[in-house]
Amino acid sequence: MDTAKVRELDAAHYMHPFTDTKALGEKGARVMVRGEGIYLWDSEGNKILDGMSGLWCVNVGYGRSSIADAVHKQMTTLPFYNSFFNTTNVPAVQLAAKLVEIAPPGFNHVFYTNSGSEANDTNVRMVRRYWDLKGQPQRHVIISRHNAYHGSTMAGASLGGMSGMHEQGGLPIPGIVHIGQPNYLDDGAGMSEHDFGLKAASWLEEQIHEVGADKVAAFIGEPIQGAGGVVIPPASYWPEIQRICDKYGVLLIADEVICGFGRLGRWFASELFGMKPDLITFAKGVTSGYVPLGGVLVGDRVADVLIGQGGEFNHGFTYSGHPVACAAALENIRIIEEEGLVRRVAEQTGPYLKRRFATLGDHPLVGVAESCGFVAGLNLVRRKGATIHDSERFDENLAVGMICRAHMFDNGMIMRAVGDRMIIAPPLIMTEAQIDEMVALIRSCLDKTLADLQQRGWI
Ligand code: PXG
Repeated sequence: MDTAKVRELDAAHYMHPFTDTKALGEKGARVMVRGEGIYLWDSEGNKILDGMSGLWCVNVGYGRSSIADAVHKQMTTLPFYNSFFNTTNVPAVQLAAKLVEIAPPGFNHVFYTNSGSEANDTNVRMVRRYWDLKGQPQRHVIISRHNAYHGSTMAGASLGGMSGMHEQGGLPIPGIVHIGQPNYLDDGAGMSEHDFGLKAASWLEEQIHEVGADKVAAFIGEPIQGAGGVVIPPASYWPEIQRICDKYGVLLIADEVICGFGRLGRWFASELFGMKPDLITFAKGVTSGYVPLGGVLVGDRVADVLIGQGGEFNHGFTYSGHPVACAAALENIRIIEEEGLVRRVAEQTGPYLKRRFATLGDHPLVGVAESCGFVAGLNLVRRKGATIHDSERFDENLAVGMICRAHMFDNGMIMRAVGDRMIIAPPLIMTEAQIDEMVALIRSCLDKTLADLQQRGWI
């Protein structure tokens, strides 16, 4: 099928996620046709460096034929059977055991879903069921954060703190409230990072008092907010959140859909930030996106009650524990282990990316450039000050981030824009030479963006 035909049918029939489908139809979508390693090719033959790992998920890179082989073998052996009626399947069991092995201590159970959204819906049902069984049914409120992303189902979008999502469809659903995010770059002017981290954590305690400590079931957070713009919290934040959760007996849910599976140099980023979660949401990197799979790692505190005294938990999906998805995950995890990708990000390529990405901070458009493991973000500013808080930002209506994103894309680099923050989450297989290539490409696209903005008279 030629590109024009694909675009025509796309515009006619395909309603894209998070997209103004009419506007896209008029412009024509870019058609991706192939991936290999850290690169993608579109239907017009353009080679593109994928700085976003698909959508924060292709951790082992594209073109892994061993995952295809594992999927093929499972499909020709047992393509599907459910886990509902006293039955199980081998890949689902093997994967559960493997996930428990790589999880932090105190996690011995896995509940499977098909996506991160469904996993967070599962969390809502699990924590409420937990408190019912504990004889505290009034303890149903879940606290989350503004600008968090926890999915697009009714509960996922409600847990998330995206105002644009809440506006459409009457969200959040009852029993979910939000506090501020630990965004030092945007909100920490005049404070040290340390003090700001403690202040942002104190909003949780305030909210617990407002709701009533006896009504709060859980707090949910991404260790680093991804879709919100790679919001890296001050080091003081998570330990203080943990202390507050412990003080009030509030369950902690770590949404590791982006941060898990090596992205921050640990199997799970909770370990990096001093979090001791009771539940861990996973998806994306568990299969490197080759096949959809998500789930919840259930810590012993919750599992002991749900399994120990709960009887039947009336929740599950047709494809919970899908054998093909679990086979893909097993092979994906085997690759991560064989190639030492978690350690490599922690000790070698992560620190290298940090050094190289930080060099972009000297670009006239860049207020700050920072990274953690294999996520990174830089802020575009109109005029640089001594610190990001003294820098002059662009009027947000100018949508400078989107202009920059277009220059990136047109020049073979995928970098996401969240407002005027440009972010990446590259495949974990990236070598030091490829990091150099990527940073050079980003710099040249920043130059093009600068020239463009000057020409528009915006600088
Ligand atoms: N939790 C987190 C932390 C996520 O990043 C989900 C849950 C939901 O997962 P599913 O598999 O249901 O999509 C996500 C997904 C973006 C973007 O614009 C990010 C996600 C999804 C769509 C867009 O960065 N993350």
